[in-house]
Amino acid sequence: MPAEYERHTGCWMLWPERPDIWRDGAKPAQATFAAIASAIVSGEPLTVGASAAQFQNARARLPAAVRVLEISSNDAWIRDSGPTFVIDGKGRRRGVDWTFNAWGGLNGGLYFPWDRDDEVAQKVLEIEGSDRYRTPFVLEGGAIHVDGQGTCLTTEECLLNPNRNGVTSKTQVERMLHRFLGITTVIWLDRGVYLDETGGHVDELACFTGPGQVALTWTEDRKDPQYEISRDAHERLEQARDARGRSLTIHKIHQPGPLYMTAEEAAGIDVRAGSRPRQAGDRLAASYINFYIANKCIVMPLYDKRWDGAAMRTLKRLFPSRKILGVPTREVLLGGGNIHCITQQVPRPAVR
Ligand code: KQY
Repeated sequence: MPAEYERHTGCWMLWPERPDIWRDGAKPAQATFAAIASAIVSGEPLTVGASAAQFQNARARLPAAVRVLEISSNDAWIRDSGPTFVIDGKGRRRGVDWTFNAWGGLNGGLYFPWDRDDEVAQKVLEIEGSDRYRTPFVLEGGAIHVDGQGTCLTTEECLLNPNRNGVTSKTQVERMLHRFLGITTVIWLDRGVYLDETGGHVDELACFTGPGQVALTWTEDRKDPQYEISRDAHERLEQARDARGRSLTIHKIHQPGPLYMTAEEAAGIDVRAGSRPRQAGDRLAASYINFYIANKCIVMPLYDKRWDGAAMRTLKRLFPSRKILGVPTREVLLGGGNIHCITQQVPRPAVR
Protein backbone atom coordinates (compact mmCIF):
# COMPACT_ATOMS: atom_id res chain seq x y z
CA MET A 1 0.00 0.00 0.00
CA PRO A 2 1.55 3.31 -1.03
CA ALA A 3 1.61 6.17 1.47
CA GLU A 4 -0.89 8.98 1.05
CA TYR A 5 1.99 11.39 0.36
CA GLU A 6 2.99 9.43 -2.76
CA ARG A 7 1.66 10.49 -6.17
CA HIS A 8 -2.10 10.08 -6.84
CA THR A 9 -4.09 9.91 -10.07
CA GLY A 10 -7.06 11.25 -8.12
CA CYS A 11 -9.31 11.22 -5.12
CA TRP A 12 -12.87 10.10 -4.29
CA MET A 13 -15.54 11.51 -2.01
CA LEU A 14 -19.25 10.76 -1.41
CA TRP A 15 -22.00 13.36 -1.06
CA PRO A 16 -23.70 13.64 2.39
CA GLU A 17 -27.49 13.60 2.68
CA ARG A 18 -28.81 11.68 5.72
CA PRO A 19 -30.72 13.96 8.10
CA ASP A 20 -30.03 11.67 11.08
CA ILE A 21 -26.30 12.38 10.73
CA TRP A 22 -26.05 15.75 8.99
CA ARG A 23 -28.04 18.53 10.60
CA ASP A 24 -30.60 20.74 8.87
CA GLY A 25 -31.24 18.29 6.05
CA ALA A 26 -27.48 18.06 5.37
CA LYS A 27 -27.37 21.54 3.76
CA PRO A 28 -24.55 22.93 5.96
CA ALA A 29 -22.56 19.70 5.51
CA GLN A 30 -23.07 19.81 1.73
CA ALA A 31 -21.68 23.36 1.63
CA THR A 32 -18.65 22.20 3.63
CA PHE A 33 -18.11 19.13 1.43
CA ALA A 34 -18.25 21.44 -1.60
CA ALA A 35 -15.58 23.69 -0.05
CA ILE A 36 -13.38 20.65 0.67
CA ALA A 37 -13.95 19.39 -2.88
CA SER A 38 -12.88 22.79 -4.31
CA ALA A 39 -9.68 22.65 -2.30
CA ILE A 40 -8.87 19.06 -3.32
CA VAL A 41 -9.60 19.57 -7.01
CA SER A 42 -7.09 22.42 -7.04
CA GLY A 43 -4.50 19.77 -6.21
CA GLU A 44 -5.64 16.63 -8.10
CA PRO A 45 -8.63 15.16 -10.03
CA LEU A 46 -11.64 14.42 -7.83
CA THR A 47 -14.73 12.24 -8.28
CA VAL A 48 -17.75 12.59 -6.00
CA GLY A 49 -20.37 9.84 -5.76
CA ALA A 50 -23.95 10.98 -5.04
CA SER A 51 -27.26 9.13 -4.71
CA ALA A 52 -29.84 9.31 -7.51
CA ALA A 53 -31.91 11.67 -5.36
CA GLN A 54 -28.97 14.02 -4.80
CA PHE A 55 -27.16 13.74 -8.13
CA GLN A 56 -28.46 17.02 -9.64
CA ASN A 57 -27.99 18.91 -6.40
CA ALA A 58 -24.42 17.64 -5.95
CA ARG A 59 -23.63 18.48 -9.59
CA ALA A 60 -24.94 22.01 -9.12
CA ARG A 61 -23.09 22.61 -5.82
CA LEU A 62 -19.70 21.18 -6.81
CA PRO A 63 -17.11 22.90 -9.02
CA ALA A 64 -17.27 21.97 -12.71
CA ALA A 65 -13.81 20.37 -12.48
CA VAL A 66 -15.20 17.69 -10.14
CA ARG A 67 -16.58 14.54 -11.79
CA VAL A 68 -19.94 13.62 -10.23
CA LEU A 69 -21.27 10.05 -10.58
CA GLU A 70 -24.32 8.29 -9.22
CA ILE A 71 -23.38 5.84 -6.47
CA SER A 72 -25.65 4.75 -3.66
CA SER A 73 -24.24 4.49 -0.16
CA ASN A 74 -25.50 4.60 3.41
CA ASP A 75 -23.34 7.62 4.23
CA ALA A 76 -20.34 9.58 3.06
CA TRP A 77 -17.27 8.07 4.82
CA ILE A 78 -15.41 6.74 1.80
CA ARG A 79 -12.14 6.40 3.72
CA ASP A 80 -13.89 3.52 5.45
CA SER A 81 -16.41 2.18 2.93
CA GLY A 82 -14.18 2.67 -0.12
CA PRO A 83 -11.35 0.47 -1.36
CA THR A 84 -7.80 0.57 -0.05
CA PHE A 85 -5.66 0.87 -3.17
CA VAL A 86 -2.45 -1.12 -3.43
CA ILE A 87 0.21 -1.65 -6.10
CA ASP A 88 0.95 -5.28 -6.92
CA GLY A 89 4.33 -6.89 -7.57
CA LYS A 90 4.08 -5.95 -11.27
CA GLY A 91 3.38 -2.27 -10.56
CA ARG A 92 -0.36 -2.53 -11.33
CA ARG A 93 -2.99 -0.82 -9.20
CA ARG A 94 -5.46 -3.09 -7.39
CA GLY A 95 -8.00 -2.48 -4.63
CA VAL A 96 -8.75 -4.23 -1.38
CA ASP A 97 -12.48 -4.45 -0.67
CA TRP A 98 -12.68 -4.96 3.10
CA THR A 99 -15.95 -6.03 4.66
CA PHE A 100 -17.60 -2.96 6.18
CA ASN A 101 -19.91 -3.18 9.23
CA ALA A 102 -20.52 0.49 10.10
CA TRP A 103 -17.79 0.54 12.76
CA GLY A 104 -18.95 -2.40 14.84
CA GLY A 105 -22.13 -3.90 13.37
CA LEU A 106 -24.96 -4.50 15.81
CA ASN A 107 -22.49 -4.38 18.69
CA GLY A 108 -21.65 -0.68 18.88
CA GLY A 109 -21.87 0.21 15.19
CA LEU A 110 -23.15 3.66 14.22
CA TYR A 111 -26.10 2.83 11.98
CA PHE A 112 -28.10 0.04 10.39
CA PRO A 113 -28.24 -1.03 7.60
CA TRP A 114 -24.80 -0.62 5.98
CA ASP A 115 -25.26 -2.86 2.92
CA ARG A 116 -24.91 -0.02 0.38
CA ASP A 117 -21.70 1.17 2.05
CA ASP A 118 -20.32 -2.34 1.82
CA GLU A 119 -20.73 -2.17 -1.98
CA VAL A 120 -18.98 1.18 -2.42
CA ALA A 121 -15.48 -0.29 -2.79
CA GLN A 122 -16.63 -2.69 -5.50
CA LYS A 123 -18.31 0.12 -7.46
CA VAL A 124 -15.31 2.45 -7.19
CA LEU A 125 -13.00 -0.34 -8.38
CA GLU A 126 -15.29 -1.08 -11.35
CA ILE A 127 -15.16 2.59 -12.36
CA GLU A 128 -11.40 2.83 -11.84
CA GLY A 129 -10.91 -0.40 -13.82
CA SER A 130 -8.89 -1.92 -10.97
CA ASP A 131 -9.02 -5.59 -10.00
CA ARG A 132 -10.51 -6.27 -6.59
CA TYR A 133 -9.40 -8.35 -3.63
CA ARG A 134 -12.58 -8.95 -1.59
CA THR A 135 -12.06 -10.20 1.94
CA PRO A 136 -14.38 -11.13 4.82
CA PHE A 137 -11.92 -9.33 7.10
CA VAL A 138 -13.58 -6.23 8.59
CA LEU A 139 -11.39 -3.15 8.40
CA GLU A 140 -11.89 0.55 7.69
CA GLY A 141 -9.35 2.71 5.88
CA GLY A 142 -9.36 5.20 8.76
CA ALA A 143 -8.11 2.49 11.10
CA ILE A 144 -4.68 2.32 9.40
CA HIS A 145 -1.97 4.71 8.23
CA VAL A 146 1.03 3.45 6.25
CA ASP A 147 4.42 4.84 5.25
CA GLY A 148 4.50 3.06 1.86
CA GLN A 149 7.62 1.18 2.94
CA GLY A 150 5.97 -1.65 4.87
CA THR A 151 5.04 0.09 8.14
CA CYS A 152 1.49 0.45 9.44
CA LEU A 153 0.24 2.55 12.36
CA THR A 154 -2.94 1.37 14.04
CA THR A 155 -4.65 1.06 17.42
CA GLU A 156 -5.42 -1.93 19.62
CA GLU A 157 -8.72 -0.31 20.57
CA CYS A 158 -10.01 -0.59 17.01
CA LEU A 159 -8.35 -3.57 15.35
CA LEU A 160 -8.67 -5.86 18.33
CA ASN A 161 -12.26 -4.90 19.12
CA PRO A 162 -14.37 -8.08 18.83
CA ASN A 163 -17.04 -6.01 17.07
CA ARG A 164 -14.89 -6.07 13.93
CA ASN A 165 -13.53 -9.64 13.51
CA GLY A 166 -14.57 -11.43 16.68
CA VAL A 167 -11.85 -12.17 19.20
CA THR A 168 -8.63 -11.67 17.22
CA SER A 169 -4.97 -11.62 18.17
CA LYS A 170 -2.36 -9.10 17.09
CA THR A 171 -0.65 -11.87 15.12
CA GLN A 172 -3.83 -12.62 13.17
CA VAL A 173 -4.31 -8.94 12.33
CA GLU A 174 -0.66 -8.55 11.36
CA ARG A 175 -1.00 -11.54 9.04
CA MET A 176 -3.97 -9.93 7.27
CA LEU A 177 -2.18 -6.58 6.95
CA HIS A 178 0.80 -8.37 5.48
CA ARG A 179 -1.29 -10.43 3.09
CA PHE A 180 -3.43 -7.57 1.75
CA LEU A 181 -1.21 -4.50 2.14
CA GLY A 182 2.34 -5.84 2.18
CA ILE A 183 2.87 -4.61 5.74
CA THR A 184 5.90 -6.05 7.52
CA THR A 185 5.89 -3.92 10.68
CA VAL A 186 2.84 -2.85 12.65
CA ILE A 187 3.22 -0.10 15.24
CA TRP A 188 0.44 -0.68 17.76
CA LEU A 189 -0.86 2.39 19.56
CA ASP A 190 -3.32 1.85 22.38
CA ARG A 191 -6.42 4.04 22.02
CA GLY A 192 -7.71 6.53 19.46
CA VAL A 193 -8.84 10.08 20.23
CA TYR A 194 -11.01 10.48 23.33
CA LEU A 195 -14.67 9.65 22.56
CA ASP A 196 -14.01 8.93 18.89
CA GLU A 197 -17.18 7.12 17.84
CA THR A 198 -15.41 4.79 15.39
CA GLY A 199 -13.82 3.05 18.36
CA GLY A 200 -10.28 4.29 18.00
CA HIS A 201 -9.43 5.11 14.40
CA VAL A 202 -5.79 6.06 14.10
CA ASP A 203 -6.56 8.71 11.47
CA GLU A 204 -7.67 11.14 14.20
CA LEU A 205 -4.69 10.35 16.43
CA ALA A 206 -1.51 10.00 14.37
CA CYS A 207 -0.31 9.73 10.77
CA PHE A 208 2.83 9.41 8.71
CA THR A 209 3.90 12.67 7.11
CA GLY A 210 6.93 11.07 5.46
CA PRO A 211 9.12 7.99 5.96
CA GLY A 212 10.18 7.99 9.61
CA GLN A 213 7.98 11.06 10.35
CA VAL A 214 4.77 10.90 12.40
CA ALA A 215 2.35 13.67 13.40
CA LEU A 216 0.49 13.13 16.69
CA THR A 217 -2.46 14.99 18.20
CA TRP A 218 -1.47 16.49 21.52
CA THR A 219 -2.65 18.43 24.53
CA GLU A 220 -0.71 19.99 27.38
CA ASP A 221 -3.75 19.79 29.66
CA ARG A 222 -3.03 16.91 32.04
CA LYS A 223 -6.63 16.94 33.27
CA ASP A 224 -7.98 16.25 29.77
CA PRO A 225 -8.50 12.47 29.19
CA GLN A 226 -6.82 13.03 25.81
CA TYR A 227 -3.55 13.79 27.62
CA GLU A 228 -2.97 10.22 28.77
CA ILE A 229 -3.96 8.80 25.34
CA SER A 230 -1.52 11.06 23.50
CA ARG A 231 1.23 10.58 26.10
CA ASP A 232 0.98 6.81 25.80
CA ALA A 233 1.02 7.02 21.98
CA HIS A 234 4.09 9.26 22.17
CA GLU A 235 5.90 6.74 24.35
CA ARG A 236 5.08 3.85 22.01
CA LEU A 237 6.13 5.86 18.95
CA GLU A 238 9.41 6.81 20.65
CA GLN A 239 10.18 3.15 21.27
CA ALA A 240 9.07 1.93 17.83
CA ARG A 241 11.21 1.09 14.82
CA ASP A 242 9.70 1.17 11.34
CA ALA A 243 9.96 -1.54 8.66
CA ARG A 244 13.38 -0.21 7.65
CA GLY A 245 14.65 -0.19 11.24
CA ARG A 246 14.48 3.60 11.62
CA SER A 247 13.31 5.34 14.77
CA LEU A 248 10.53 7.88 14.27
CA THR A 249 10.55 11.66 14.53
CA ILE A 250 7.33 12.72 16.25
CA HIS A 251 5.65 16.04 15.51
CA LYS A 252 3.05 17.09 18.08
CA ILE A 253 0.06 19.07 16.86
CA HIS A 254 -2.02 20.57 19.65
CA GLN A 255 -5.68 19.58 19.52
CA PRO A 256 -8.43 22.20 19.11
CA GLY A 257 -10.98 22.84 21.84
CA PRO A 258 -12.17 20.67 23.54
CA LEU A 259 -15.24 21.28 21.36
CA TYR A 260 -18.84 20.29 22.19
CA MET A 261 -22.08 19.95 20.25
CA THR A 262 -24.41 22.89 20.87
CA ALA A 263 -28.14 22.57 21.61
CA GLU A 264 -28.93 24.19 18.26
CA GLU A 265 -26.72 21.73 16.39
CA ALA A 266 -28.20 18.71 18.18
CA ALA A 267 -31.74 19.94 17.52
CA GLY A 268 -31.04 19.99 13.76
CA ILE A 269 -30.27 16.27 13.63
CA ASP A 270 -33.16 13.83 13.03
CA VAL A 271 -33.63 11.06 15.56
CA ARG A 272 -33.74 7.62 13.95
CA ALA A 273 -33.88 4.12 15.44
CA GLY A 274 -30.62 2.30 14.79
CA SER A 275 -28.54 5.48 14.42
CA ARG A 276 -26.26 6.83 17.11
CA PRO A 277 -28.08 9.52 19.10
CA ARG A 278 -26.50 13.00 19.13
CA GLN A 279 -26.94 15.26 22.13
CA ALA A 280 -26.20 18.81 23.15
CA GLY A 281 -23.00 18.84 25.18
CA ASP A 282 -21.46 15.78 23.47
CA ARG A 283 -17.71 16.23 23.24
CA LEU A 284 -16.59 16.11 19.59
CA ALA A 285 -13.51 14.08 18.65
CA ALA A 286 -11.71 16.97 16.97
CA SER A 287 -8.12 16.66 15.77
CA TYR A 288 -5.97 18.38 13.16
CA ILE A 289 -4.47 15.00 12.20
CA ASN A 290 -7.53 14.26 10.06
CA PHE A 291 -6.20 16.18 7.02
CA TYR A 292 -5.90 14.97 3.42
CA ILE A 293 -2.65 14.93 1.43
CA ALA A 294 -3.33 15.76 -2.24
CA ASN A 295 -0.60 15.94 -4.88
CA LYS A 296 -0.22 19.69 -4.71
CA CYS A 297 -1.86 20.63 -1.43
CA ILE A 298 -2.80 19.62 2.08
CA VAL A 299 -6.47 20.11 2.88
CA MET A 300 -6.79 20.57 6.62
CA PRO A 301 -9.68 21.15 9.01
CA LEU A 302 -10.06 24.48 10.80
CA TYR A 303 -12.06 24.56 14.03
CA ASP A 304 -10.69 26.90 16.60
CA LYS A 305 -8.87 30.22 16.17
CA ARG A 306 -6.72 29.50 19.23
CA TRP A 307 -5.03 26.52 17.63
CA ASP A 308 -5.66 26.61 13.84
CA GLY A 309 -2.61 28.79 13.08
CA ALA A 310 -0.15 26.60 14.98
CA ALA A 311 -1.46 23.45 13.27
CA MET A 312 -1.19 25.13 9.88
CA ARG A 313 2.40 26.20 10.51
CA THR A 314 3.39 22.68 11.56
CA LEU A 315 1.83 21.19 8.42
CA LYS A 316 3.64 23.79 6.29
CA ARG A 317 6.93 22.75 7.87
CA LEU A 318 6.14 19.06 7.29
CA PHE A 319 4.95 19.50 3.69
CA PRO A 320 7.04 22.41 2.36
CA SER A 321 6.29 21.76 -1.33
CA ARG A 322 2.50 21.66 -0.89
CA LYS A 323 0.07 24.54 -0.37
CA ILE A 324 -1.75 24.29 2.94
CA LEU A 325 -5.47 24.90 2.43
CA GLY A 326 -7.60 25.23 5.55
CA VAL A 327 -11.36 24.67 5.42
CA PRO A 328 -13.69 25.29 8.41
CA THR A 329 -15.13 21.79 8.90
CA ARG A 330 -17.18 21.85 12.07
CA GLU A 331 -20.13 20.49 10.02
CA VAL A 332 -18.11 17.35 9.16
CA LEU A 333 -16.98 17.03 12.76
CA LEU A 334 -20.62 16.97 13.89
CA GLY A 335 -21.01 13.80 11.78
CA GLY A 336 -18.19 12.15 13.71
CA GLY A 337 -15.16 12.51 11.45
CA ASN A 338 -13.31 14.94 9.24
CA ILE A 339 -11.54 15.52 5.92
CA HIS A 340 -9.45 12.35 5.97
CA CYS A 341 -12.52 10.24 6.74
CA ILE A 342 -14.45 11.57 3.73
CA THR A 343 -11.67 11.16 1.15
CA GLN A 344 -9.92 8.23 -0.50
CA GLN A 345 -6.79 8.63 -2.62
CA VAL A 346 -6.13 6.67 -5.81
CA PRO A 347 -2.38 6.09 -6.05
CA ARG A 348 -0.57 6.27 -9.38
CA PRO A 349 0.39 2.79 -10.61
CA ALA A 350 3.94 2.11 -11.75
CA VAL A 351 2.50 0.54 -14.95
CA ARG A 352 -0.98 0.92 -16.47
O1 KQY B 1 -12.34 8.17 11.13
C1 KQY B 1 -12.92 7.95 10.08
N1 KQY B 1 -12.22 7.45 9.10
C2 KQY B 1 -14.40 7.94 9.88
C3 KQY B 1 -15.29 8.59 10.82
C4 KQY B 1 -16.68 8.02 10.65
C5 KQY B 1 -17.68 8.63 11.51
C6 KQY B 1 -19.03 8.06 11.27
N2 KQY B 1 -20.07 8.81 11.86
